[in-house]
Amino acid sequence: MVKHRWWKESVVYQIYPRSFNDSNNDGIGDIPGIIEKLDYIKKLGIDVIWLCPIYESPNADNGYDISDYRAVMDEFGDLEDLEKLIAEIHKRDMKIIMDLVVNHTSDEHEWFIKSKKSKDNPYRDYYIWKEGKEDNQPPNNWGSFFGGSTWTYDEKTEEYYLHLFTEKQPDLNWENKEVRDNIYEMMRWWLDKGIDGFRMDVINMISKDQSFPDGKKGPNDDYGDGTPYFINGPRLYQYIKEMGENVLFDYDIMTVGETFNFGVENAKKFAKADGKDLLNMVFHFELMSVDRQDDNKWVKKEIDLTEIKDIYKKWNQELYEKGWNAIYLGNHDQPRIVSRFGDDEEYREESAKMLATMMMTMPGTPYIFQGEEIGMTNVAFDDIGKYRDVETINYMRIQTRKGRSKDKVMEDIHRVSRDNSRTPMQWNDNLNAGFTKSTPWINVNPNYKEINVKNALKDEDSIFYHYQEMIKLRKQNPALIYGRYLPILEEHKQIFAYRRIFEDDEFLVVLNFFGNDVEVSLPAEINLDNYQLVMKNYENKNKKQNSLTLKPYESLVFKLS
Ligand code: TEU
Ligand code: CA
Repeated sequence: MVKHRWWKESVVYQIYPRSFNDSNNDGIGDIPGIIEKLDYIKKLGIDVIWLCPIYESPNADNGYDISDYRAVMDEFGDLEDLEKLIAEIHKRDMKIIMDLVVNHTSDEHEWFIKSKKSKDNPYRDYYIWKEGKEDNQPPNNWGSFFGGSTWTYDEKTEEYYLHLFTEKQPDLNWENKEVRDNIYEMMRWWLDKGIDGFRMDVINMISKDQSFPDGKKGPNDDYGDGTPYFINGPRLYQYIKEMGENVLFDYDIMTVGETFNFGVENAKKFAKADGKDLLNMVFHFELMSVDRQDDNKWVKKEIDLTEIKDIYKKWNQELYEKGWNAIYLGNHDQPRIVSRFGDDEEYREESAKMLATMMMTMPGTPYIFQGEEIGMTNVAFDDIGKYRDVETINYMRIQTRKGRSKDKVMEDIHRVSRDNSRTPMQWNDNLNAGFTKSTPWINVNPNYKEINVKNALKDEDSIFYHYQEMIKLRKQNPALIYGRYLPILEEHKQIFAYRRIFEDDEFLVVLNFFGNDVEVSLPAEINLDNYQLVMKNYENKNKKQNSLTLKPYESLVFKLS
């Protein structure tokens, strides 16, 4: 039996506030700026908005370093603005989920400021402190996600603290009950303000193997890989279940865990505890690895479509009636989807529509990252000084120190830097794409004169309207939400095709994933005469023939009549 839930039937829109819309012209997107654009989001057909962190933060990692969980960053507005945003979203019959970043805080959070004061103060144990090894080397060899060791030495108390991300993001010690209770209380405080759920940042990293063994290290590696000791750690399930009992079970909310290397078994296990909803869905990263080698985001690999098919097949079939999935291709950490999985030049419109067609016909809740709906592309700034992302800047420093040429490193950055998705939203062809009237905190993508919301809304064939139509189609047809997923043409290197079946309804989706024509014969059991073409991304299509010729990135959705 398929259980109906509002969050399964929702389409989510992700807002990166800093880059969305600047209402007071200081160059930084803000909450009143979001309120101005809610009608636009509603027009697209969105049900839920995921708001990236808006909490007080010194912005070492753009808000993912929080110094006060119950205050709003000045640049974005204040608590009153946020309460207004929540009300305005609800008024439009949409919901809002907020980012929950509780693996770490900022080093400017009052807990950490107290924690580092002395070894014996009550906050010391809120974070993870360790003595150095002989010669005062770090406690182990783990490398942090953004370069360098995961350990930083504190001169005053002569110990190291752990940080999986930048040194300005010390990891909280979840072993400490008081820390957990504080977090649960904070979560309830937000839920009682009326928010509808959480996106949980790196939530499967909160439990660490506190014996801190060294990680495996290759001959060319500077640091060891600590992930086996802090991803899906020993007490993870216990903590999430406790979070359920203390918070989640009391509210009708949605939760999505950001879970690198989680696996489908964990997704099933964490979906429920004692029959109650826990992590409704997760962002697994498997699709994010299909174009990189050895999970190193900076090293390119050609995409093999069959790998993508295998990933969807596994997740869709394993979770069927047992769990639920989150469908995303991009976000604020990833390149733009049309540049990565499509063609951002000749076939930008066609390939962006093809990707939208895929997302909206998959089982799972789709997440659209701001700008995806108008086909925004990667950016290629010529100078590292124009980049803002701490990971990108560290990467340039570390790689050039190792002797690589700046130009080569820049090529990597153009392809995968997180700033690709963080350039301002392109609203129109005015100065700075209508994002701000002053200097934006990060430059606008120079292609804004052509690619912008104003143009998209004027053109009835635009990517925007294709998203809108696809969202509508999905909502009107439970088969596209709850239906079983049956892949066909599984070995095909270029065509991605599948059926969705629910009660008497059936859909057939055929997508050309590449930039050349391809002829394809459908399996004998499918007779196209029995199907009606309900969605396409090219003008003319002669539908009634069992062998189809698909144009570059052509996508077709058929419904069994
Ligand atoms: O990202 C977690 C995460 O896995 C990233 O480190 C990812 O590997 C990286 O961005 C790829 O380049 C979350 C947030 O989404 C990210 O923005 C934060 O920087 C990070 O957590 C720390 O809070
Ligand atoms: Ca502003």
